[in-house]
Amino acid sequence: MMQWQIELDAAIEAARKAGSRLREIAETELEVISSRGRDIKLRADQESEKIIIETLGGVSDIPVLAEESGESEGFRDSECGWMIDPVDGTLNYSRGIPPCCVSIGLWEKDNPVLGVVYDFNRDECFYGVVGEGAWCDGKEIRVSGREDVSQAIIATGFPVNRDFGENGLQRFLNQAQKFKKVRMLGTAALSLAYVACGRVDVYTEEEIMMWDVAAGIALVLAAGGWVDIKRSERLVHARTVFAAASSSLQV
Ligand code: LIP
Repeated sequence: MMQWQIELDAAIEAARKAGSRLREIAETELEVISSRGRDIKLRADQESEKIIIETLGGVSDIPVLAEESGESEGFRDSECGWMIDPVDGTLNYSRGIPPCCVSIGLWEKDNPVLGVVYDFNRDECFYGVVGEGAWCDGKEIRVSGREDVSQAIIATGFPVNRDFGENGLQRFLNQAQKFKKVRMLGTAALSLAYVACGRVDVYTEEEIMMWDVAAGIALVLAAGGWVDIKRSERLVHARTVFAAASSSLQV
């Protein structure tokens, strides 16, 4: 049996259960709990998170960091931690824009271990274990292997915690101009899954929250990609992430 198989199976089960409930909820009226700044919270985020935490709790006592409920007891002192985004791409989900997903990662301190990203609208499940491999619905996936920036697609986003100040936008423009195409899917987790399977070549975002990217980073590494992660000076659970098919795409 592959290392981390039990945890991987539990994460896939949790993501699928939550995703199927999210598909049901999308058919009815979506309840907005709060809409502050650039962020939006739905009742569905909370419901999905509860399903995930209960399912994972059935097979492991690993503490969690989750978007809605924050850190569970013992998270900071634990070797391992689940990182959960019950709906990544909440705004897309709330407006019926298809790209959105459930994202569940497992990390050992600062090292990604495994990731599951479930696109419940397409019923497409990406999963992988670092050092073991990555798959989409049973089929092995690899990063594109592209090395020429002028031929590469970069996916990015503007995180909820950042302003849209000129410095940040200028940095983005300087980077974007070097690539063939730019995509903003509205979900960091799915963007990273797309790097892992070669649909896009790079994902980058400044000060993105860990629950948005933990699973996707694990997927990119498991699929043979390259990742650079920098801690945020302002936010304990935020990181600046550059994940790519190859280190030569770093600009
Ligand atoms: C979203 C990210 C997206 C980012 C948004 C937001 P949420 O996550 O995945 O890439 O640009 O600001 O953080 O809030 O939908 O889970």
